[in-house]
This record gives sequence, structure tokens and C-alpha cells, in this order.
Amino acid sequence: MFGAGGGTSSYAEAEAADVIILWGSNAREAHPIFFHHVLKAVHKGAKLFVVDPRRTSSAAWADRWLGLDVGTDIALAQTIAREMIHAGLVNEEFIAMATSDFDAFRDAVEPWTLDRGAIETGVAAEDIRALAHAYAKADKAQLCWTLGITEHHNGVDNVLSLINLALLAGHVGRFGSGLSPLRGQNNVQGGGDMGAIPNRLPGFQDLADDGDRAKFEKRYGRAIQPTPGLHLTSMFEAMGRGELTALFVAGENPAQSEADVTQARLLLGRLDHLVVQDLFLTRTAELAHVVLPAAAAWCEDDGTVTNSERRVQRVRKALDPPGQAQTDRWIITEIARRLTGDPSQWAHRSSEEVWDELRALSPMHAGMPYARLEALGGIQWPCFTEDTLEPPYLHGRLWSTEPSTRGPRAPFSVVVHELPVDELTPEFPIRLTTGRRLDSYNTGVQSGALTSPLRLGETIDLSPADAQTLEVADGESVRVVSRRGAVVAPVRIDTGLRPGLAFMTFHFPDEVDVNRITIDAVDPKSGTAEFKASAVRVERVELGATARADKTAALQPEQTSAVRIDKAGKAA
Ligand SMILES: Nc1nc2c(c(=O)[nH]1)N[C@H]1C(S)=C(S)[C@@H](COP(=O)(O)OP(=O)(O)OC[C@H]3O[C@@H](n4cnc5c(=O)[nH]c(N)nc54)[C@H](O)[C@@H]3O)O[C@H]1N2
Ligand SMILES: Nc1nc2c(c(=O)[nH]1)N[C@H]1C(S)=C(S)[C@@H](COP(=O)(O)OP(=O)(O)OC[C@H]3O[C@@H](n4cnc5c(=O)[nH]c(N)nc54)[C@H](O)[C@@H]3O)O[C@H]1N2
Ligand SMILES: [Mo]
Repeated sequence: MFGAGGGTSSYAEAEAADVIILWGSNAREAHPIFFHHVLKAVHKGAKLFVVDPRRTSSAAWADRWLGLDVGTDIALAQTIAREMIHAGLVNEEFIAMATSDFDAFRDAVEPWTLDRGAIETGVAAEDIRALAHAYAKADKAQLCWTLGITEHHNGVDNVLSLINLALLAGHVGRFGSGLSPLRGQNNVQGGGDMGAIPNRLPGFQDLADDGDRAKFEKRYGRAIQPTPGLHLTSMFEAMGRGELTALFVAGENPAQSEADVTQARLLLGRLDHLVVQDLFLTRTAELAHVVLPAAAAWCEDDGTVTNSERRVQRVRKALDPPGQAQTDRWIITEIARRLTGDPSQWAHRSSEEVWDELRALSPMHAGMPYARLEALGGIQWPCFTEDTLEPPYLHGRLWSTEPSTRGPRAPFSVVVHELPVDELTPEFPIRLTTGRRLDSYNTGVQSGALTSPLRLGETIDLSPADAQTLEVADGESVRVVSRRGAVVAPVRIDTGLRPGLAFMTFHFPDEVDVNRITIDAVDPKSGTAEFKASAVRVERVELGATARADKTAALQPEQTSAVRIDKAGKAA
């Protein structure tokens, strides 16, 4: 919408904001560093809104919690937009000057009255109205979102519906006002910036653009294919069609993190050649033909990482890697030497030499040599020259009074509310959403060995009302069944859940293999799976004394009937 793939604002701006909205983000647990900045704002009097189906630990700090039904974010955003328009709270000057397609958008949200919005989302009309008015009237407002928005079959449309709100209020391109999609890991932003995106070259340069490609072709002395590569989820689809037969996995554990892992494992197991480059012998590595032991980039190598506020920071080697482990950079260079048969072209280089090569090719990084990164404690992109720093926020151009410097208009998007793919039916009446807890990390590879009184292990979190209907007690094992499989897990009663909503993590797959039950419906626009919305039923399990002793037997999931070998219909 704005022409750049990064959050628009800085953490310091969150501290200065009057209103902060965490939408589908449990930052208290998943982005605790950012949440400190949010809390500083709250202590200074900022209003915090949390939009999340669960009353999370983030919501505990909020002035208002909007507990919507899973997958109704577009309905909520449309209702907020209509309320802003009807209450005369939109920023007409900004809309006229810097945006396009407002009329079509206004017509599309017109049916979304507060009453209809309340019915479709489950949020009280008064809460919707309060958020709309506070956001529109704020001088400085931050709208932050994460997976509660993006991990849906319509995640891109969800994001567009939030951008619409920022455009209505003019909350972008000014200090204190902006849009922050908080990044998952310490260097998700950096990975994309370096070109680890199917259709981009480093610095978000366009793979399809002859001029952009020519720059890299000149540097490397060989042609670069203009056709984009595949996203993670489309790789699995291509594996299903038999079109992708070899896979190189570096720093990912898809045998436990993919949605519908029964299917994912089957496909990984059928590959002609699987290479895994990791710190640990993961479940994915167990399926591999070749395992390359890697050093941990964050403490056993030098380099940079780029965080959610686009700040490039140095990381430094503190430890020698164990055994035969080598840095990812060393391994990749070594593979290049052997693939090309031309070691002279592929000298082993320091991380600084690699960084300087990037700076020569990516204008937005050009002004950030290591010395400057170290002197300033990190620099935000874009940084075009070595004697400048750009503003801490993006898209200030939209406010330029001079049309020639204002650049392209940001378009409003007409989006349509759709329910999740995995339908709720009498057979599968409970909405299961999955996500994170503070004490563990993703598939548990890096946090699994942690023993702490805070570590809960996997649970199926149920509302008090559902636990009562099912006649299950806290700690009792239940079977959670979806259209794809089943797992057994202990119940944890959570008063932050409304009836009909359940929550699990995916942090303990060796104990409870949660992704056997999640759906692999993906958003065709982003390739992201709908991890946030599965339909399940919860059954009591009667464990006999022997079964209880043999816990592993009880945890074996049922045979599933829904294993799709092949999306094109070919049999295995
Ligand atoms: N401690 C810890 N921190 C982490 C991680 C970790 O594993 N552990 N992982 C890192 C990674 S890779 C990522 S991507 C980030 C993710 O960070 P977050 O996105 O904040 O984490 P999640 O818990 O997956 O999901 C956030 C919230 O979305 C809500 N949600 C579910 N469905 C919906 C919906 O339909 N609408 C709305 N509005 N909300 C919904 C959930 O209830 C949940 O509270 O965390 C990072 N930080
Ligand atoms: N049910 C459910 N499933 C989900 C999600 C959800 O919310 N619910 N969230 C999804 C999301 S947002 C994400 S990001 C994925 C995460 O899924 P994965 O990325 O597959 O999970 P991780 O456990 O983070 O695995 C990262 C691997 O990288 C290795 N590693 C760490 N540092 C280095 C390094 O420097 N070099 C190398 N070579 N390897 C390294 C670790 O040892 C680990 O094995 O899970 C997805 N799956
Ligand atoms: Mo993530």
C-alpha cells in the first residue's frame, strides 16, 4: 500500500503515543521488549486497546479489551471505519491529499453499523465505538498487529482492513503515528531485507525489473532468473505435485511447525534429497539425507540483525561453535565452491566483507558501514549515505504540501469479511486457536530442555463454561479431535477464554503434536497458513491404569482419515 515492506514506526514513537492498539498481538508474551515501550506509554497516560479473542496477559494492561470471535477482524475494522465516517472523525485533509479510492471504500463499509458489527464480531457496540473515537481523535496513535491478523486464509485482507483505518485517521507518516507489524524473530525483518523473499532482490529491489536485476548480474557476472521462487507453503504444494524433489532447510523445523504436519512429514519423507542445516538434530533433521551442523548466528558468529523498527544492529561472536559446527556463512560459501567448481570466485569472507557487498548493491543500506553501526548503536533503514540519518518513521512524504514530492497516493482497499475455512459444526463445535507463551519458543527446539516452575508444558485451554459442560477438571487429559487428526493433552481452565474458544501452543510437539490437528488452508496472497482457526471437538478420555503408566501410548494420535497425499490427486 505504501511501497515498502516494513513497519512504519519506531519503538520510541510508541512511548510518545496517546493511543496504542495491539490487534491480534500478545506482545506481553511474544514481544516483551516492545511491550516495555508500550508500558512506558501507558504509565504516561496513553490508552491501550487490545483486540484479541482471548483476554491475554497483554489485555490485562488494556483500558479496553475487545474480545472478538476468531476470524471476524474485517467485520470489526469495517464497523470502526463506518463509525469514524458517520461521527465525522476522519481526517478529510489527509484523505483528499494522500489517498485514493475513498468513495468505493465508504460505500463498502456503509452496511457495517455498530449493531451489525456487534452481532458479527461478538464485541459490544460500546467498545467498538470507544475504540473508533479514541483512535480517530488521538494526536498520535500506533496500530500494531501480528499473527492474530496474518495467520488466516485472508490474512492479507485483514492487514488491508487495518491500513484502511490508519488512512481514514491520517495516522501514518507522522512522528508518533504509524503501523507496526511486529516481526516474529530477532531477524525476520533482516531476512526479508536481504532478499529471502521469492520475488525480491536485497533491499526490496524487484526481481522482475530488468534494471534492478542488471545491477546484480553485473556484480556476479552471470544471469539471474526473473521468475520468482516459491514460498514455504507453495514448496510443500509443489512437493505434493511431485515437482519439487529436493529441499535445503536452514534454520527451520517444518516437520513440527507446518500446519497439518502429518501431511508435511509424509512429503518430507518422500523427497529424493533433504539437507538440513541446524544447531540441533531436529525432527526435520532426522528425516534428512545430509545434516550440516551450524553455529548459532546470534552468539557464535559476527553479523547484523534488523528488528521490527527497521533498526540494523551488530551481533558479535561470544563463543566458539561446538564440534564440527561451522557458521551458516562458511557452509553456504563451501557449497557454492563445490557447486561451481570454481573456488577462486568464492573466497571465505568475513561478515563485514559480506555486509559491504550488500551496501554496494542495496541503496537503503548504503550509509551503514560497521563502524557507523557500532558508533551509533544501530541504524534504521533507509540510510542512503554515510553522513545522513533518515527520520525514524516512514512515508512522511504523504504529508508533503508539495504534490511533486508527495509521491504515489496510498489506496483504500475494499475487503470482504469471510469466516475461517475450517467450519464450526455440531461435530466440531469448538474454535481452536494456537499461539505462544512467554516461557517457550516455537517448536521448542531451543527452549524444550528448559526446566522451570513457569514452564507449563502443553495444555488445552478451555473456558470455565466449556469445561463444565464437558465435565472435565483442570489437569485432566482430554482428546482434541479435528478433521485432520487428534491429540491428547491436559486441560487448563482459563477464565480469559469465552465459551466455544480453546487455545493451545505448538511449543511441545514431542509431548503433544498440536500441528496434527491444525488446518493447512493458506492465504493465496501471502502463502501463510490459517494457524489461528481450526475447528475441534474435545472428548473425555478414560485412561486405564496401564495406559496411564504408558503415557506415550496414550499420546499416540489416532490414525487420521484426512491425509491428503497430493493436492493434484496423485496417489502416493
Ligand atoms: N515467548 C515467545 N515469544 C515469541 C515466540 C515464541 O515462540 N515464544 N515466537 C516469535 C514468533 S516466530 C512470532 S511470529 C511472534 C508472534 O507473536 P504473536 O502474534 O503475538 O503470538 P501468537 O500467540 O501466535 O498470536 C497472538 C494472538 O493472536 C490471537 N488471535 C487468534 N486468532 C485471532 C483472530 O482471529 N483475531 C485477532 N484479532 N486475534 C487473534 C491469539 O489469541 C493470540 O493471543 O512471537 C515471537 N515471539
Ligand atoms: N500451531 C501453530 N504452528 C505454527 C505457528 C502457530 O502460531 N501455531 N506459528 C508459525 C510461525 S509464525 C513460525 S515463525 C514457525 C516457526 O517454525 P520453525 O522456524 O520451524 O520453528 P523453530 O522452533 O523456531 O525452529 C527454528 C530452527 O532454527 C534453528 N536455528 C536457530 N538459530 C540458527 C542459526 O543461527 N543457524 C541455523 N542454521 N539454524 C538455527 C533452531 O535450532 C531450530 O531448529 O511456526 C509456525 N507454526
Ligand atoms: Mo513467526
